[in-house]
Amino acid sequence: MGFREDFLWGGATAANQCEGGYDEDGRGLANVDVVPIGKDRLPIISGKMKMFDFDEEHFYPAKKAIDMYHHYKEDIALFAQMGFKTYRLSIAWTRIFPNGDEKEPNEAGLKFYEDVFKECKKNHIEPLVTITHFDCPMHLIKEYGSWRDRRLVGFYENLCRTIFTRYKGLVKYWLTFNEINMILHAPFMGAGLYFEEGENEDQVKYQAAHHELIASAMATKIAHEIDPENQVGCMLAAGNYYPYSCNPEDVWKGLQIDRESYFFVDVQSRGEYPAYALKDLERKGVQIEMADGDQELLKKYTVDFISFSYYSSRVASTDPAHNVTEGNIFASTKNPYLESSEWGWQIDPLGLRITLNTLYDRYQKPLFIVENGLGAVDVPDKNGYVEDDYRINYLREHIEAMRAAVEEDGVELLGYTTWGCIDLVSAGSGEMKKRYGFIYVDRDNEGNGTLKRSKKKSFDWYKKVIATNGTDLA
Ligand code: BGP
Repeated sequence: MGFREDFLWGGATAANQCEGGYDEDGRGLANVDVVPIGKDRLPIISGKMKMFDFDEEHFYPAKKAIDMYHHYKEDIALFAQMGFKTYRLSIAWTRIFPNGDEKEPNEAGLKFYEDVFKECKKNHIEPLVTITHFDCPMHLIKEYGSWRDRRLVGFYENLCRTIFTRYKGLVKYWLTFNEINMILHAPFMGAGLYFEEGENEDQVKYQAAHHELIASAMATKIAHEIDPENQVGCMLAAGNYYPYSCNPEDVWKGLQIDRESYFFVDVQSRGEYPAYALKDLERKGVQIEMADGDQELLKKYTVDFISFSYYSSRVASTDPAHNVTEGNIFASTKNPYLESSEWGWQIDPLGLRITLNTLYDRYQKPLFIVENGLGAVDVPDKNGYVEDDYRINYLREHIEAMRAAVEEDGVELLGYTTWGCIDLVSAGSGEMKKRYGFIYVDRDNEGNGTLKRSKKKSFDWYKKVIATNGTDLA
């Protein structure tokens, strides 16, 4: 019993948070490049403040990040030392189509990922590829208003066709949109959406979401046509809402907020807009413009598996007196039973078991945890070694909870990739200081450092976890 023999242990990163090389070998500019560190980050990622290019006043951490563009061989070798079975990474759309709307791809960009995937294969690591991890070419944002324009579906389709064809036999697992529900909470960073004053933001967000959902179904269709071996998953920023109390008002509120997220997977996995969403959109005054054939496409090309990120559960309360805490972009009411990370994200391993069960009950499809981890301040010694017992404890408890979901509850789980297996730039804050890795990278918030990689204590711990297929967590 326990985890399946072919359980995919590994780690996850995203192109813009680790690659750097933002203008190398023909790469174009993307939304994720122009989000700076500092107080303007939040208004920019939420689409309230306009930042379409670099300026002199801000520091843009994604420009160089941890320079994985030039270090990938060394980094993949370290992942292999830990025994990774899989490595989740994303493709930067603008390496392959610098503007997004070209007919022909940029060969240098295609070649780069081909080399990366071959390096993975050489090290017996199965790549798990996120087609878009928040990124959208800046040109598509300026010329088309990003995903609000239906034509983005065609450009995305072109990207998919290109990569599915080129990487056939090298990549089997694909995710269409990272944390697709983030479009509601961080619309510029998540989907390149910027709002003009007075615009009905809900209308724009849900129309754009519809286009992404269509693009996702289209990707599933093409992936299967090009290679029947391909497995396509959706990706949700998950973490159940608990009612603060047994007051039915709190329970009702929790259910309603959860549905804002489930909406996306309901469409991607069940193949249609759920009744509650149609009613809610009507109340919001949103009218989704659908093209002929959209409903059939959604119905026919549902995902093969469901992936998600889990950092914390959340709490819903109707009482405004309750304190609010931070947590993966959307803030929540503070849960008095839980401890918090240094960034205020609450730590709830049992919540992972609850989330796994809820998703499996709802969809009955294989699940894949593609992000989980603790963002913490690490203090290295002079050799770069970090005694990160706090991270080991966090991961141990979460792996234990997922084991229980598999072994005791019968949830079907394909794998587990921890977030930021090597230190990288934080999506929410832009900091380097918020570290998740087993591998320490010498770089700070201001961009200083040698970029040297060194193993933390958790490196050997995770190696043992993988070697014993999750039975030795000590
Ligand atoms: C998810 C994103 C990741 C990642 C992670 C941790 O929302 O998919 O890109 O960064 O959260 O968040 P943060 O970097 O803000 O700590």
